[in-house]
Amino acid sequence: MTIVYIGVGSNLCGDFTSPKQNITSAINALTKIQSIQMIRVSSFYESKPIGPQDQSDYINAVIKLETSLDPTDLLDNLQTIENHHGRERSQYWGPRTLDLDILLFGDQIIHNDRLTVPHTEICNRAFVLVPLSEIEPDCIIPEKGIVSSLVSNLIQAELKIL
Ligand code: ROI
Repeated sequence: MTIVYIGVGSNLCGDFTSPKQNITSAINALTKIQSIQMIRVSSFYESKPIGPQDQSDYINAVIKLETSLDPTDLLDNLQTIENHHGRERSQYWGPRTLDLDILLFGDQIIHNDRLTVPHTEICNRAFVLVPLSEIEPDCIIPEKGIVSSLVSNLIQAELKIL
């Protein structure tokens, strides 16, 4: 069994849904998978888009789960759930109904054509670090450090001491 953290994001409605409902529904879908045990879900956070600004604000959250799946099988499951929520991969960094990213997979470092874990942008994005720190402040990101320190670094990077 491996402890895994998943980043969840949405800024588009699907058919009859809102970004918040997309995230709640994705969490329910994950709970139904036999080989996945949900451990914790962070609060939902609203944030301005990183990347192109001509898109709606995002809702983000982070999930902690335990699984017997290997990284690729977990990724297949996540992509199936994204597709069921009307995910289209048309525009790079464009709006999306549902994004499910593997942030951390145990202490594994993975580089292949489908997966980079830890997620490349994990340390630069408040919408990932803040919810992750809420549910696991002592969590260690391989080669990067402890989540709570990474959050302080991110905040300090915005402020210049005079
Ligand atoms: N911006 C925010 N705030 N939240 C996201 O989940 C998110 N996801 C993305 C890009 C387009 C990079 N920007 C985002 O994929």
